[in-house]
Amino acid sequence: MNEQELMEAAAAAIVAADEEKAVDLARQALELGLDPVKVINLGYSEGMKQVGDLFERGQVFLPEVIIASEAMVAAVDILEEGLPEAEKEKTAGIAVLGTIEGDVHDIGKGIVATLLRVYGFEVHDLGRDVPLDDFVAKVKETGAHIVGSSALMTTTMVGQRTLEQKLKDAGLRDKVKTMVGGAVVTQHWADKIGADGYAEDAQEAVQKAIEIAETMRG
Ligand code: HCB
Repeated sequence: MNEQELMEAAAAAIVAADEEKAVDLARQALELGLDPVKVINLGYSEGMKQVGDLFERGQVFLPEVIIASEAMVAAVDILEEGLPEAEKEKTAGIAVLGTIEGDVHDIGKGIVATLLRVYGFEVHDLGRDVPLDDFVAKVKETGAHIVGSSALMTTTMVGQRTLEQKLKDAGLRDKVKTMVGGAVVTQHWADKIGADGYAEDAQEAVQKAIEIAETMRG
């Protein structure tokens, strides 16, 4: 099986909510020496997008989405074993991450957290359904350079705008840079709310975070 075929099979395994197949393909990807990040982004995540489209059209239902997301988590767990060791000397910067309150989607945010650690960031992952004040408190406590919020629903992305305001109210907005992401979030939204960065996927999130941390160090 070549790289392209494996990507397509990985996406199909997620659409079929077939955890065994998804895990088996993740192992094969590592054996073939493929880039785990590429396989996550172009294989499994592509499958999750298709599941979302089918769900929107009423062609699959929530229990199937739950099983598909469990398959994705299991495959990503395997692929993460193929990433380089997280840097012990965490010198790249400090990042606070979380999924906005009211939103339980956390697969993508978890991948961003893992990759940031691999690239040497000290990551404080607050989890999902995180109250906005908890983001602010963690930024204050850690002196974070970046706060990355994730929102997967139109109802929760508005929380990212409120977070901008809360950081201003706490006098922290000029000390921390904000990055937004999640399926419904766009560059346009980031510009509109005054966020410093937007990332479409975890690889881009790492690039943006590195750029941001560099500008903050001067
Ligand atoms: Co969920 N869900 N869901 N869901 N769900 C979505 C998000 C919809 C778009 C599906 C649809 O209708 N097309 C939709 C939201 C519609 C909208 O608001 N426009 C939706 C809905 C409606 C719901 C419920 C309300 C359904 C219900 O109960 N009736 C409910 C939400 C309950 C709640 O949160 N209060 C719900 C529940 C679920 C689960 C639990 C079954 C499951 C989540 C499991 C989990 O996360 N632990 C789930 C899933 C899996 C999805 C879809 C199918 C996939 C999401 C996903 O994991 N994608 C999603 C459809 C879609 O996204 N197209 C659907 C894969 C990851 C890797 O991509 O985009 O999350 P990602 O992350 C990327 C990227 O965005 C970026 O990097 C990541 C890695 O590459 N990134 C960041 C992410 N965060 C970042 C932060 C940064 O700072 C920077 C970059």
